[in-house]
Amino acid sequence: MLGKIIDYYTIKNQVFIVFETKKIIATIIDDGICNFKEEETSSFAVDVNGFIFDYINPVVEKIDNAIKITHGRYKYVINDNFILSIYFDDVLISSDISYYNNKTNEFIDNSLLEAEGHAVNIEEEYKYIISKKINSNDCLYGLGDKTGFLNKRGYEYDMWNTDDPAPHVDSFKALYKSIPFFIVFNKSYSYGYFFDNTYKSNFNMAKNNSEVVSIGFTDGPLNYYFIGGNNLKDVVSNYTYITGRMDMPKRFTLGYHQSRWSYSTKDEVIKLVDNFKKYDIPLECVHLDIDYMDGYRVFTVNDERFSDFKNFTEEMKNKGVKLVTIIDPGVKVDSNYDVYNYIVKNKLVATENNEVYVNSVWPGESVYPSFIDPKLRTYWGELDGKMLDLGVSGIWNDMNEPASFNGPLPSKVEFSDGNRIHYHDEVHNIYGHYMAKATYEGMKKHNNERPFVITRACYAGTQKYSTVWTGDNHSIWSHLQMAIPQICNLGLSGFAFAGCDVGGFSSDATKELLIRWAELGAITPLFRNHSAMGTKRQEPWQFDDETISIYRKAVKLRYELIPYYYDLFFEAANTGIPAFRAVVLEYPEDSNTYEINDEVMLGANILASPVVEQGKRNKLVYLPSGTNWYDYYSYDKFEPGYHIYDAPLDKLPLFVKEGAIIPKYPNYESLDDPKNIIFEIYPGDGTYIHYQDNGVDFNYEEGEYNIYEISHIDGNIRIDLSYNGYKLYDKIYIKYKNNIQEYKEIGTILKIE
Ligand code: MIG
Repeated sequence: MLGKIIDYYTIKNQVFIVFETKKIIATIIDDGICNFKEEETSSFAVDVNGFIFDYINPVVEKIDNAIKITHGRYKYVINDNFILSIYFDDVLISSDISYYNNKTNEFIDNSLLEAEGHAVNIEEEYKYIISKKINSNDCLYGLGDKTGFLNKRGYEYDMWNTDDPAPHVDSFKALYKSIPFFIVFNKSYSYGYFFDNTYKSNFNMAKNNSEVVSIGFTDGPLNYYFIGGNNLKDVVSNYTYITGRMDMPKRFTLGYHQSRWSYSTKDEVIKLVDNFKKYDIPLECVHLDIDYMDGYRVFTVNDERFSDFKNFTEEMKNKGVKLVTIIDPGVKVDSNYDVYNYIVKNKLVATENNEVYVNSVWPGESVYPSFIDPKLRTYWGELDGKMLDLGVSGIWNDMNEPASFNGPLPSKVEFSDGNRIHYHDEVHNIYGHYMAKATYEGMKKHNNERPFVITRACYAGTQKYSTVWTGDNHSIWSHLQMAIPQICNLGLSGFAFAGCDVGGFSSDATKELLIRWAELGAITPLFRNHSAMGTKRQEPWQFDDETISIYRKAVKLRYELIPYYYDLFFEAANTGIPAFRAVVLEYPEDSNTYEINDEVMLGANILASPVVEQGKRNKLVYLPSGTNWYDYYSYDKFEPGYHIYDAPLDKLPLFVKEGAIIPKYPNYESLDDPKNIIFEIYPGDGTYIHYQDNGVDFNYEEGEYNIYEISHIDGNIRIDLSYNGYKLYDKIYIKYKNNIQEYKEIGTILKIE
């Protein structure tokens, strides 16, 4: 047992609560954000000592034997055995049922659980389990990339980064990512818990008991955050305040990406790019999978298949196409290979019983770099820099769960951080996080541009370094369906820049599946078609003319929306609120939105309702209450509620909120230097803020960007500008229904009809 509270004291915003056996520190970070941790804990993802402030002065009292901490609208009441209750405006919103330590026999107190008649279901393998009471109408969101639906209530998941190529079904407990953060939501409150513990853990989301969420940890100290907020968006924003937010993405990364395992020769890539030109489908980026390397040695290029690589990347850039190369963590055992020699000689690799640890991945026998060591990260980052010198525009990190061809690494594999050894069971879930960090920092240092990194495995906070994709899905309809809640939950868990393999990775795509997936891809933050070796090829021309023309339409729709998306990313970079939003994030008052799995909000102004079932040519659309909606294409007016909407194969149902103004690029503007913009006015008065920067570097952080403020009052359009050093558009157009007019002079009024 933690025992009774025997003392407490306060230093700045930290309250030290002394129990009989341990000290717990409660740090009030902001209104509704509080960290609870055992003394002397550190974190791999968050600077836990970074939130100590003089100016936050919670009121701390001892009442009976409980410590009561009050700050803002929140009260934290801590009882003996660290039983915690949290009040929002004096309403109890969260309370502990037990706090358990199985291994050391500390902290056991299930009496409350039993007293309330709840099942006690504690498995032996956990060092401790934290159980929190939830209410019968709470929804549970977040948890990163987990399978299934938006609301996680009633399911159980593990945090243990897992590369399992079998079709990801609802009963899967773990995928590639571990984001130990979930949100408890209902109409009257929202809050989240972030358990910053990297060991394998189990999240029982009220599966065994409908009113208890229990989280079991196999090891590690107690270190978690309560994250409140006045509404659901606040909670996401507060969570990303703790774990970090993405940079502005490079603008080109929002374009269309084509990938395949593998485009494995120069000629193949050239033909591919020519086909995109021939079929008039915009293409921004081609991804090179493992076969571009020399014997799968990372940071090498196969000389036969990709001779004169630097000229080749240049040639591609001249055609408007960037290349992204895959880099896996496994480094081939080969005494003639400099990367291997360097990291082994300098002891920058994983060991087991002090001997270099070897396992098999793509290159055959390989060693595992210790990404938690800053020296390794610097070296690795320099190698990434050399890829940039070769003209590569982005780095794709795969296999970093870490995966191996022989199942999971043994738990006692050793990873040094440069000072001391950490075992695999502690490091596993942050291996991908640190690989992405190494890649991001190396690239940024090399050219001071916004790095484009894509990672498969990650942990809470990796959004600072990398975009993510959801790994090896299949070309099956249920995976098209799952992509919506999966990317929504990633967004609610801090990952604003995410996507899935469009068309599906494994199994064979049909024409109809590819088309519907391209329509979804057109609105996911990362839009990349990718498929596995041995499956039906997924370039649109592998099917028929109709596929090509619908695919073209979907990709062009994407390009039209890029300026809108770019604005949404400016919001994500500043607030953490994702572009691709669960509908509930915008409409928390409307209970019909709480479990929407087949629609999504793109920012505040567009609702998308993709068709995700074979054979369907219409869609049951739900339009949230409180506003009227307009068909994106025809301006037809829709009242809130349910509608059956015609959705032939070539149509992605999109609805625009009344009063919205949507920035669009005219028919396929270059993303390197977009010259013109259209502001499309939908019915109803409204205002809109449009952001413009150079799309490449970090000058925006110093304020080098332009803001256009567009207002529409009763048919009168006015644009004001705050100009800050980035060159302006050549032409600005105002579009309303079928009329396009040029807007010539900032600050003047243009009439629409
Ligand atoms: O063992 O690099 O998820 O996107 O094409 C498979 C080959 C390794 C898994 C990735 C996938 C990639 C593939 N990789």
